Amino acid sequence: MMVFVNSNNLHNMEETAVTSGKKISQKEFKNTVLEDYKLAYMSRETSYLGRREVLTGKAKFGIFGAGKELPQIALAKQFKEGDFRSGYYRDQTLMLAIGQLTLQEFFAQLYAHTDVNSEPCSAGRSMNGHFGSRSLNEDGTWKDLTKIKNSSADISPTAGQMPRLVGLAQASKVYRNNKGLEGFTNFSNKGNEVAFGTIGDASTSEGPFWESINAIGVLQVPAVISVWDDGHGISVPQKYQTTKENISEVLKGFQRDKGQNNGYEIFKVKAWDYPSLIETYEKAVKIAREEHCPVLVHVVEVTQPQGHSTSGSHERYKSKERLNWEVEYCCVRKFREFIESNNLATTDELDEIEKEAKKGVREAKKMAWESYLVPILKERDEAVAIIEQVASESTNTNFITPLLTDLKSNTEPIRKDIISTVKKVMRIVRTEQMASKSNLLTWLSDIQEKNYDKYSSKLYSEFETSPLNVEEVKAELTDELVDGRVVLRDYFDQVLETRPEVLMFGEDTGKIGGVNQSLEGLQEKYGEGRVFDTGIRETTIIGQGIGMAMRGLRPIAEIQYLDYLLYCIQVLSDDLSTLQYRTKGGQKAPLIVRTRGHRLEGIWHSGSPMGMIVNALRGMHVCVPRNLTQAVGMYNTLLKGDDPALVIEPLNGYRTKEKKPSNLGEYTLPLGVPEILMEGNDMTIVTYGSTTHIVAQAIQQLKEVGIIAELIDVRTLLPFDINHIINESLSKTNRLLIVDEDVPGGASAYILNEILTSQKGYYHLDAEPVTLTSKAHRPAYGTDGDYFSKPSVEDVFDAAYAIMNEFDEQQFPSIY
Ligand SMILES: Cc1ncc(C[n+]2csc(CCOP(=O)(O)OP(=O)(O)O)c2C)c(N)n1
Repeated sequence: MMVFVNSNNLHNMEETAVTSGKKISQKEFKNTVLEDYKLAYMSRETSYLGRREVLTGKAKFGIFGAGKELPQIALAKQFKEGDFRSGYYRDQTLMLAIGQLTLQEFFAQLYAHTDVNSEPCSAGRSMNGHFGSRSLNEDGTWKDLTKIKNSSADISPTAGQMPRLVGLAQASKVYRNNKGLEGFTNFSNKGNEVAFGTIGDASTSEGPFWESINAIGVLQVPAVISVWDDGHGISVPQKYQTTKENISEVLKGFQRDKGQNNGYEIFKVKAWDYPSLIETYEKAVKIAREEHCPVLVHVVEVTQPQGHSTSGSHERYKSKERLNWEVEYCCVRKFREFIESNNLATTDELDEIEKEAKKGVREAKKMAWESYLVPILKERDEAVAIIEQVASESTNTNFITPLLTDLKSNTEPIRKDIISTVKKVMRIVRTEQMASKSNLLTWLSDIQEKNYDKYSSKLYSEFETSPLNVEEVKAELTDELVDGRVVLRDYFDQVLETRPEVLMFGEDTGKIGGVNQSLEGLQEKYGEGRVFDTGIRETTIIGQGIGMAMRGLRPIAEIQYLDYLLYCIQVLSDDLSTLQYRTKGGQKAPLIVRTRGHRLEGIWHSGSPMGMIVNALRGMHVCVPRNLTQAVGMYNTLLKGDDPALVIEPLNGYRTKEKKPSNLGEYTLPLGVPEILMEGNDMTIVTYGSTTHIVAQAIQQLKEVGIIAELIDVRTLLPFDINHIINESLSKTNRLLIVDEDVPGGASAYILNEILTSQKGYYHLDAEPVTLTSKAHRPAYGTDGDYFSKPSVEDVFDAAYAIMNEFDEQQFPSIY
């Protein structure tokens, strides 16, 4: 790498510029500078052309990295194989410079090209500027990440990249320090990897930024965080964003003290000052890589020459002075001035570079567009050919012809145009019988299947390693009765013993072994590197988990109570749940999140927001065990698979006696398979988690009045009853009661929808299906608060009895 010993004096560059400690010749130096210039210029040109593509209608939306080229080129020089980026939509130059993006791929994403080979970041699923490398082979196995300049897949919520950065950086520390991980050479070279975070200045106003900054500082992990400071967040200037209008100034308290390896090293550098940028990044990354000390690089005087995105123009909110300043301090322009003033190239040479660069970008754009359009035109032509046959055989030709003409004359169709025409034609010929019509139908169903793959596949793992492929192994129960927490503790002991990549962490998880003692003594046994405490910061606990899981570890992150999952629902929903989908199976983070809930006391310790959870976390599995023996089976299944999951342990189960299984480390519980706990013919009662026990008691009491109900514990809400066991039960009982502790219309509505519509349970029902839920408010405090807020044994009895009363008033007369 180049080092400028004195950035103000470049006369003796061949003497002062070194590569990896070696001197380089002036010629080599000059070549490097000119290559950098070409890349900067190309990237800028890409932004200009990209914007034009949106304005002419070829792409829907554009957001570009103009103004940030030079610092990203300097950063890229320090980016090594094995390192990770966690950045945002301005990083196109960085991605180009580290060789993880081509210009053609950039444009392919702008057009939403669905072919993963053409658009490897997201296969057309993310809007442009959302980058990512591919960590997985096609069969879902990991590539050798130490040979890749890795980029974790971007998300749009501002600062959403920060929590994940904590874990990406922490993984290096884990690989450096944890014995037992020496064999994980595909993921790390002794923990020497740096995690690079990038963020815009305005996004530092977000909570996740501050939480991540603090967590990274506490953990002392090798993150290098660059803030691209262009003074605005869309139109809102810094004075409304940042105290003192200066992020490095306000972060000064994080600066590590001399000689003390604690805190951050903080740099400030101008975005247009090439030599200083190179020198700064060289120093910054060396500190992070060698000392595992986090570094903040505040890059100031950044411009945004195109404004925020294609959705608006910056003339609306920037002053004339600012706009003029941005022209003068454009980093590409300043770079050219620097090259000329140091006689590194002549004006003609630079003009030639620019000409070449422009040509290269134009060609890449053209190739990307053609490659995007050709398969769609092929689909269009196939559809046209069959519709022409249909038109020639149909008695409705005059209705079909205009549709056909429109489709044929559309030179740049999208898939929607094709499918919508085909469907309209199908409607027109709905009463006719002809061979061409069935051809069209076959074509439509084939193409819909392909479109499913393009637009809807890989929400969950579709690899061999999916937890849904894990074979069931039954628990072998002994007669030894122990507290539920002991079942868990002894299980986790075995897991930690046998799998060095498993890490367990959360609030109070380490020293005291968890608030419910389910990890009692395990930190002592396995050390702080395996079982550890975190600060009270749910968002970054999940971020730690995501980042470490992306680097081959198997974290089990603990959120102390279900109620506090709300603090991290954003990162779970936006980042973790979408990861496989948004990369079309290019990245995965098989993080297991452990929490506990449903029943303690009061408004913030007894919630059961399951409807919110199942709706926010599509892309994760959601397990709701009724006891801890069941939970262990779920953990075993999940640890054999590669999907992320949430396991909500029943809070009242830790001190309840359970029969201890003898095969703790082996038995598995199939996901999406409910269990029939009590058999009956009069009605099916569906429930899960803690309410299973309440329902079981109510069923005993119902027996006394001659009602025999079937009790089904769904066990997992996502996936939900994949074999339609509940429907099978309804075919016998014809009556349905769903019981849960969520609010009305919460998870019970989800369950009802699954049974009635997905399983077609509707056809078996002889009575109105009933949901029994908690009240709309959160539970009041105390045992009575619980009794009057959540379904009680009496409530379940009454709801079940009312169903039977409606069926046969004589046998089951009204009680009240
Ligand atoms: C959580 C969230 N809020 C709002 C937005 C809309 N938004 C997108 S970018 C942006 C401004 C970001 O500014 P800055 O962090 O300075 O980055 P820049 O775009 O200037 O590089 C906003 C408000 C968003 N994407 N996510």
